[in-house]
Amino acid sequence: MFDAFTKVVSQSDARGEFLAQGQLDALSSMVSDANKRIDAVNRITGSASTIVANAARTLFAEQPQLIAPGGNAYTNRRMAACLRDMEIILRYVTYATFAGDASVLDDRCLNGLRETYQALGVPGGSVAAGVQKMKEAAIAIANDPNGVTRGDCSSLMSEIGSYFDRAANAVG
Ligand code: PEB
Repeated sequence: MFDAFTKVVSQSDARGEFLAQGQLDALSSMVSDANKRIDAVNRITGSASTIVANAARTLFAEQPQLIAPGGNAYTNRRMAACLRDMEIILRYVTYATFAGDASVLDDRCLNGLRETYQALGVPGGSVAAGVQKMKEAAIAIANDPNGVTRGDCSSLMSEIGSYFDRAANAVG
C-alpha cells in the first residue's frame, strides 16, 4: 500500500535515482492543497450512508429486476450484502483520496473482485452502475463551495472521480 509520497520513493528507488524535480513539484503542490483533500474526505465520509442509500435506491429504480424475486438483491440478506459492498467500495475510495494514490483501493478492495462477483453470480455491470451513482453524489458533496474556503478543486475532483471509475471498471 502506497501513498503519493511512498509511491514516488518506491519508483525512484527502483531506478536507483534521486527524486526528480517534477516529482518534488507535484508533491509540493499536493501539500499546499492538502486542506482541500482533507475537507473532501471529511465530507464524503460524513455523508457515506446517504451516498450509499441514495445510489442503491436509484440503482434499484433503474434496474428493478435486482430486487424482484430471484434478483441479486432480493431478500434482506442479499440487499444487506449489496449495501455493504457499496459502502466498502466507497470507504476504499476515501482511503485512496486521503492517500492520493489508488494502491490501497486496488490491493485491498478491487483485486479479485470481478472474479468474486462472477463466482457469486452478482452482475458486475450493475455494481459498476451503483458505483457511478456514488461518484456523482460524492463529487457533488465534496465540491460544494458552501461552508469551506473557496478555491479551485477541479483537479482534486477529477482525481476522486478516477478512483470511482477505477472501481467501476474493475467490476463492470
Ligand atoms: C465483496 N460481496 C459478496 C461477497 C463478497 C463480496 C466477498 C460474498 C460473501 C458475502 O456474501 O458476504 N467483500 C465484498 C467487497 C470486499 C469484500 C467489495 C472488499 C474488500 O471483502 N447485489 C446486487 C447489486 C450488488 C450486489 C448489483 C451493488 O444486486 C452485491 C450491490 N454482493 C452482492 C450480493 C451478495 C454479495 C456478496 C447480493 C450476496 C450474494 C449471494 O450470497 O447470493
